[in-house]
Amino acid sequence: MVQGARPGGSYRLVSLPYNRGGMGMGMMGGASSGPAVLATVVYQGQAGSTWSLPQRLVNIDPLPEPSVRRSFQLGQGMGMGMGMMGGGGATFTINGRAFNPGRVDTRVVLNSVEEWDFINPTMMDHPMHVHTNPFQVVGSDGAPLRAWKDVALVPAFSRVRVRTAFRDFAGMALYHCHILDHEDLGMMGTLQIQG
Ligand SMILES: [Cu+2]
Repeated sequence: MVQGARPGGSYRLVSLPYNRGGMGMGMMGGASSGPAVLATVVYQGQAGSTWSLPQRLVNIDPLPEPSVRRSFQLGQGMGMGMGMMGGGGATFTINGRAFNPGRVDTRVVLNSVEEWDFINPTMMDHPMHVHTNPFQVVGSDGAPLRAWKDVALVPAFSRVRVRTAFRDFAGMALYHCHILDHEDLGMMGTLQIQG
């Protein structure tokens, strides 16, 4: 939600550079390019009626205590295969393994609540995304925050705990780093939800 300023005018929506950490510039790390103007919003005149933005859109109950806890260790290293940098390419892993679509990495049971720790000892940030099931990020007090997320940024040298309820969808799903080159180089796992 954005509250427009008064009076009207022309406002730019700008994507700013972000330092992802790592060893330098380019695909493997460093700052993204930018800034870039994504859109320009122009408005003028008076609103037909006065109203204010709601403080809360919906009431979100915190998920109950988990029955299962897991941890996912994020890793990176130099592989032996051909990479985009030429020669030995970088690999990105979860719990020491690069993505393999023929392997089931994590099996969960429908109608269960789990807590997952994403542990990032690497020097780069990894925004972790889970398909199909949004989650609640768990705060430092152990209580889940009252917001649904499908991506949680796990900064370099830190960890993030999320709580998920598998309620509606049985079948195969994925979780992965949302930085394209990281997921393409292995930072992705398969999730089998058993009904
Ligand atoms: Cu990443």
